[in-house]
Amino acid sequence: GLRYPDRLNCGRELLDRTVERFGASRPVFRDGAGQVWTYGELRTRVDRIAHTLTHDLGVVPGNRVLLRGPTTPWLAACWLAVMKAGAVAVTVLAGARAGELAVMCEMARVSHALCDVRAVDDLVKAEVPGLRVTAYGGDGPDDLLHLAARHRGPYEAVDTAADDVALIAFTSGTTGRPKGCMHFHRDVLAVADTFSEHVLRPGPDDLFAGSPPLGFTFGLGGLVIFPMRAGASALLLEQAGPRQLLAAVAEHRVTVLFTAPTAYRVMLDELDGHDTTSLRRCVSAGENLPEATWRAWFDRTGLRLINGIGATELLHIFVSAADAAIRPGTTGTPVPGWHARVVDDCGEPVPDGQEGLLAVRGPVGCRYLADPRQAEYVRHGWNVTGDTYVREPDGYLRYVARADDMIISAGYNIAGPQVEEALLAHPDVLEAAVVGRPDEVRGQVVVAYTVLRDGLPRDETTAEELRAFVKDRLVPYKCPRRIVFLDALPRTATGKLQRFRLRAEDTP
Ligand code: 3SK
Repeated sequence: GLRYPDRLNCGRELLDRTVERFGASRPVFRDGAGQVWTYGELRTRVDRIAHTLTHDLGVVPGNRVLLRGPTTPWLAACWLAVMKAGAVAVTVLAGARAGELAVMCEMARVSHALCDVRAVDDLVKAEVPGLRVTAYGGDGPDDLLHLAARHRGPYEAVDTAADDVALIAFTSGTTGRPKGCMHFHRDVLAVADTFSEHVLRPGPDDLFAGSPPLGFTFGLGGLVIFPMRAGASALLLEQAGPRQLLAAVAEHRVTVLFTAPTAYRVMLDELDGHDTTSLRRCVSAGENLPEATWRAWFDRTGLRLINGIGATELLHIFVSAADAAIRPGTTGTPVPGWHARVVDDCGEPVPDGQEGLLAVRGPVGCRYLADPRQAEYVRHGWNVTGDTYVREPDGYLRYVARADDMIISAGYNIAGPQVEEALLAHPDVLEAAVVGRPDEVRGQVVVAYTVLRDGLPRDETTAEELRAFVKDRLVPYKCPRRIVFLDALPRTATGKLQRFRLRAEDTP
């Protein structure tokens, strides 16, 4: 297993230790405008911000500090400064609105906030009692960077315990009230020393890029923790849609790419004319990766997409596979350091080949901020993720559906994602979401919501063609009764499909 000393500060490990190992002159971050920060420059800026936190803003170890802003090197520097100061970073998405911010600040007892000057209005509007907000990136005398510029000299990282809380990350929540997940200093290193170390195997010459924002642990890991643990660098883009990513890969010669399955589908349409030969690893997570997408990406680029399942509750990815071990259509096997099994509702393992709930155990655990849902997630020492899976006899894990996305129609169990896969194999379907809608006779009927490629008629003829296409691939009871055409599917700010909105027909 992984062993860390009892006293550990992940900010010191990721920054000061990496400078000691690889030198100060290597690049660590670059932004979309081509500005490059070296590790040495990052350390100077982080230390100045950490001095400001301690000496000007009165932050003491254990204080909760909200971080909010678009993905920039400055946001990453603030996160590292909070780590070094022994405070707790509360990460939220830049797009969170005043009401949501107020709830999260109250839940996490946030005392201070560091906020990109362009995102400060909503935070002020949240009117959090006692919250001290400091903006960065502006030109006023109270701006964080102005205060920081007055400080000189190294900042000695606070001597935190390995299991002091370093981070509170909020689940984006495909439904319901957000949950705050607490993670320790050692957890931050553990995700790099498991998934990144064993699956990505990065080296100092790698350049990481991706779409998930730093307020989502998928992005914090992929764009800050993993590259820094390896002495590598990351491209931090404020706008990281599929088209911007493709252009950035070509321009900066990105080697490790992180994004969601739908973005890979969109990029497939735009690949012509873009040089993607620098790519070495492409990670798909956040949602299930359809096998059709895996195959199309392989055919076009020769690259084997790395599928993975992760969770904010467990910080990052815990089931995946590398290189030749990748088996298309499966998520993979437990990442070294992690254990996984498929269990029934009582937590008992089900036989291989049978559907059940994915349960995992490893170096990072789920610790919700006071929330009764803790007992649902952690059962008998296993983290039960809420995904239905099948374990194949050789240990590969095959995704079926989110447990609450199973459709029961006329007594048949139907996994929405299987019908989505069948629709996505059609060349004119860009996105698909399949849900059960209430029906007096069958209990539920299968309804498909699709986004078509530009210019295709959204009429009954197209719907009929798609139904026939699905019937050629799946038993007829799985075929959607109704096909609805949308401009876009409803998604959370982190890009996860909100099937509950489709079930309620509360579509955009
Ligand atoms: O899918 C997720 O929710 C996730 C969360 C954290 C890290 C990575 C991933 C994919």
